[in-house]
Amino acid sequence: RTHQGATLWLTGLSGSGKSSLAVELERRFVAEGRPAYLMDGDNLRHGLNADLGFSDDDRRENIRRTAEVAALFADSGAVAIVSLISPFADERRRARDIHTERGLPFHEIFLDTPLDVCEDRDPKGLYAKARRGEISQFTGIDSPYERPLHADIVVTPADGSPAEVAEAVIRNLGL
Ligand code: GGZ
Repeated sequence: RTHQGATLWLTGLSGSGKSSLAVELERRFVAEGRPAYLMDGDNLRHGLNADLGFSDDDRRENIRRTAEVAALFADSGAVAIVSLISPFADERRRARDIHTERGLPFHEIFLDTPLDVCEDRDPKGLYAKARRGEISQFTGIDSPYERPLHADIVVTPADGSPAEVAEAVIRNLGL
């Protein structure tokens, strides 16, 4: 059985749960024998996007490149799972356009976790560093996050575990 490729684009603050959901989604597709590939901002920044920092312009380029690569994976028939803060509405729109212009399905999933919850989790201590002024241009602290107004799916912490949310996402999108 062959499948059509697609991109699942996860956006949200640092600590919002993107990576946990992305890992769970990838695991489910692969378990079904479906090609899936996870592109995580934190990982891409070690290779493809190693030349980029966290200025607005660098984030735009980070989003643009990642969208292009995701479209290549989707065009190959794989499910590209992107986990990127992607704070700018214009660039998220461009990421979608890159796909739709090529007839590739694109689904935006907004991890709508409140800033105070992300900050309480703070798994890497980055919010604490940002509050102390040791990191600048940190999303949600001194760099903007434009909330998606037209996400295909909105996930909140009340929706359950990453495994439960992954199952619901796959069902809702008919994937
Ligand atoms: C936001 C930062 C920053 C700043 C380092 N702002 O939660 P993490 O740690 O593991 O993932 C975050 C990652 C964000 O990279 P993205 O490529 O997803 O961002 S964007 O889409 O805005 O380009 C965080 C870490 O990098 N990190 N410094 N200043 N996140």
